[in-house]
Order: sequence, then structure tokens, then C-alpha cells
Amino acid sequence: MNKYYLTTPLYYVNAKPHVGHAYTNIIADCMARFKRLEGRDVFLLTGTDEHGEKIKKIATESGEDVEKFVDRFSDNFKKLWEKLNVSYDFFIRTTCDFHKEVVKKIILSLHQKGDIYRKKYKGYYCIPCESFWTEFQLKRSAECPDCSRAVDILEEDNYFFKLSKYQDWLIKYLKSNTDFVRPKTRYNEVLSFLEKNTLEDLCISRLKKRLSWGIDFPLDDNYVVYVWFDALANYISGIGFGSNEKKFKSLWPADIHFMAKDILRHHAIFWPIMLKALDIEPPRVIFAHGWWKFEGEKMSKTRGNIVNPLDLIAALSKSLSRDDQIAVDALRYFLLREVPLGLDGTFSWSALVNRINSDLANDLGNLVFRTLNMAEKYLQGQVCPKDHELPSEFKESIVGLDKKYLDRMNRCEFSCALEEVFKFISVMNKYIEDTKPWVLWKENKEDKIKSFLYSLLEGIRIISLHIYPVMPTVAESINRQLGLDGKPFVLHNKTWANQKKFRIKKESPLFPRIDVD
Ligand code: ME8
Repeated sequence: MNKYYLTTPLYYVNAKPHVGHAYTNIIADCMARFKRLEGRDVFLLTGTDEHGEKIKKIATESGEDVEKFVDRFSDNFKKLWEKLNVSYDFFIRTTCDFHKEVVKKIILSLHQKGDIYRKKYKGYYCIPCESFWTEFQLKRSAECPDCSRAVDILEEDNYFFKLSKYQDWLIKYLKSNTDFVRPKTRYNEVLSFLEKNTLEDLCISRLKKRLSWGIDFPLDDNYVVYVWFDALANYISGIGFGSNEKKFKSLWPADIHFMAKDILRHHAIFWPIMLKALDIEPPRVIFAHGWWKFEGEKMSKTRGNIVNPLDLIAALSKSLSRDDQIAVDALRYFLLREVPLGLDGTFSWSALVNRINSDLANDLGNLVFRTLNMAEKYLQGQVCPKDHELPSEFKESIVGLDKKYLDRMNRCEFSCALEEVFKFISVMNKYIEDTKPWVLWKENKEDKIKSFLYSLLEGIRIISLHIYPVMPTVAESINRQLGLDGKPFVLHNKTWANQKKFRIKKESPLFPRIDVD
């Protein structure tokens, strides 16, 4: 199977995107680019979740027509993905007509199957989260378990989806597919939740008189569809389910759904059950990463402690005196290198600057700049030696890249994969110190200088291939400076001596050091 289908959550359009949202899409983009390097036919889906009363309320409060409001906010996300070089294939909006039709079809089909029924609901309801809660689920009396705000007591007729019917199936499925939810801590969390609790059926309708900004409930004009039921369906509607079966069949099941741990329950419980009820195969992996925190708290619009990625890129670009795209790569590198995927991270300007200075300026930037300098100074930028032998000093790193990098990238362990790349960079920096090319130069050992520089340039080329999923602009810049513009980024080219000669076109250093004040 050559296809690789991956998704991000659909973000709410009630506020501007922050670093947390950027993080998930950078992760997804990194995986998408890596899979393209491997030669896979990648499809990356992202988009926005635009229904729900809180969105309508904010639009109304700001005096704007709700359609215009969601267009504008959805656009903020699109623009950010373009800025961050997120190579998505389709941007889905839950307000698109084709998506609404699919959601209606799903409800009709589940109803026909007997998995949707109507009953009187009496219990607790959180208006801001649009969630129903049982007494057992409330953490403290009358407080929403998700947002800690006061819940209301409600009594009304509603439509329910039979989650409980599929609980045993899901437990069995999880037990025989231990990689279905990742990382392991999240898998254990989901399994133990299912083993210790009885699932309540899911209320999938909301009365229109209370919540009107949603998809019309196809079984009853008085209701709209619950936002989560609507939003989760995007993962199939966005690739043609119900409209283009050929496309759908060629892409489903999703190879990986990325999100943070806050919405794990919806993805690891509601979603596979919805699919099972529809006789559709579950996705292969649900990966819930950790949270970026700022000043000790989860970065979120409710807390107001958000870091705006566009401001950050502008500040970084100024501090580096480099264009935005280099700043974007520095940010992408920081987010993926600093914290192993799955754990929480604490965001700070000083951590970002330290990471850039030590890894990107001192190690990578320095290696590239001084190697290209030497190639120009000693060989007029033309490096084409007789000998293409891999230096013994490089062997371990090359083997590491071959085995560990691939394995780690495939397991979404981006930080560890980058560690392998940077080990090789350190080896090359040490190789320069140990070889002392300036001595070879004084002694007129031109052949030795040629093979020494060839080894470094070939090593740098291999590095650029491996950093491409994380820092595409930097990788392209390195290739350009090596005289290899247009050489495709494919893992196939990673073998030693794949490139026999280099024509250097040196540019200014990739990453200058940023002053720490
Ligand atoms: O939940 N750290 O949308 P949302 C890391 N519409 N990631 C973070 C983060 C943080 N501090 N804050 C947000 C919704 N995220 C629903 C999803 S999907 C069918 C519907 C990222 O706008 C992370 O991916 O609240 C998290 O799961 C998502 O944004 C929540 O986005």
C-alpha cells in the first residue's frame, strides 16, 4: 500500500491560532514530508470546526455576521499553515455543503441500523462546552469536568447514539491492537477507562432553540447535530466518503490521526465506535501528543496565555536577521526537538534561543559555513575527487541514520531522530578539528584536501535530506549552496557517494547566533 493518509484536528474558529495549534500541524507536516521522502503517496487533511453556539455567540458579540466571522477566522488558520510551510492537501471546513450532507447521511444510516434512538434526557449540561454530563462524571458538584464552569440542569428529549453497544468490541479491539492509541501512556489510559466505566450512549442532538448554528438534524427539524459528531466525520467526508467512493477507498483507513491529549476520548472512543457502527475500518493510529505550557499552565485561549506564532516568527526573524522562512524552520526545529512527542513542554523565549544558538548556529550552521568556505578557498568551489570512500569516523553515524533515524521517524519520535542527525553533525565538526585541513593546505596535499572536503559535503548533503521533514527551507538552502538545486528530496538518495561532485554557491551563514539578554 503506497498511500499515507494523515490528519490534524479541525480547530475551532472562535479565536486566533496559537503555538499549540501550530505544534500539531508542524508534527503532521513533518510526518507528511518524511513519508514523501520515503516515496509514499501522502494526503494530509486539516481544517476548521465551525459550528456550535460559542462560535455564534462570539461572532454576534463582535457584531459580525456569523458566516463572515467563520470565513475570517478559518482564513487565519489557512494563512498560518502557509506561513509555517504546512504542506496540506485539503483544508476542510465543517460548514462546507458536502460535509453537511455526509453528516446527515451518516445519521440516517445509523438510525436505519437501530443505533440512534430518541429518549428523554434529564441531567447536567455545560453550555460553553455543549456537553452533557452524568452525576458520576462531575468532578465537583455542578462543575463541568472539562472547563470547570457551572453546569445547568436540563430535561428534554434528545437523540442518542448507542456507544454502549460497542464498548466490548472496542476493548477487544484495543487489546488486539496495542499500537492503536499512542503513546503507550494514552493507550493505557483509554483501555483502563473503558474497563472501569460503563459507556453512556452519546447525545448527538441539540435543540435548535438553544443551539442553532449547526447542521440540521436529518431526523427532526427541531434539532441540530452535536458539534463533535459533526466534526469527527470530517476525517472521512474530507477524502470523499459519500461523494467520491473511489478516492475514499484509496485513502481510508487513515494511517494516523494527530491531536493533543485533551481530545483523546473523542478520538479513541467516539470515533472508532462511529466507524464500527458504519461498518468502516478504524484508523490505524491515534496519536495524542502533549501540551505546550506557558508560565506553568496549558496554553489556551480560555486562560489567555497564548503565544501567537506569527509574532514569534517576526521576532525570531528580526533577531536572526534572516527572512521569515528561516525563522519558521527554527521554530519548527525547536518544537520538534525540544520535547519528545507525547510529553508536555514549557515554552519560553530563552529555551528557544538556547536551542537555536547551540544546535542551529553552533553545530549545523557552523559546519555548513566553514565547509563551504574551505571548498571555495582551497578548491575554488569545485569538489570532484578521485576517492569517494566513506571516512571511518563517519561509519557509525551513517549506520545510525540508516537504522535509528528511519525507525524513530516512523514511530513519531522526532526528537530522537533529530538527535541522530545532530550526532553526525558533531562527528563532522570534530573531523574538521582532527584533520586540520589548514595544515594539509600548507603541505600542498591537494588530493587529501579534495577527499576530505568531498566527505564533508557529501555528509552535509545527507544531513540536508534528513532534516528536510523538519526544516524544509534550510534543507533547500543547503542543497542550493551545494549546487544541487532541483535534486529531489527522496530517501533513495541517501546512500554514500550518491553525489559525485559539488559546485559550491555559498550564501550567508544559515543561522547567526542570537544575543541572549
Ligand atoms: O478541540 N499544546 O479544537 P481546538 C499543544 N474542534 N497542542 C494544543 C494546545 C497546547 N497548549 N492547545 C491546542 C477542538 N492544541 C475540536 C477538534 S477534531 C475532529 C475537533 C492543539 O481548536 C491540539 O492539537 O480546541 C489540540 O488537540 C487541538 O489544538 C484542540 O483544538
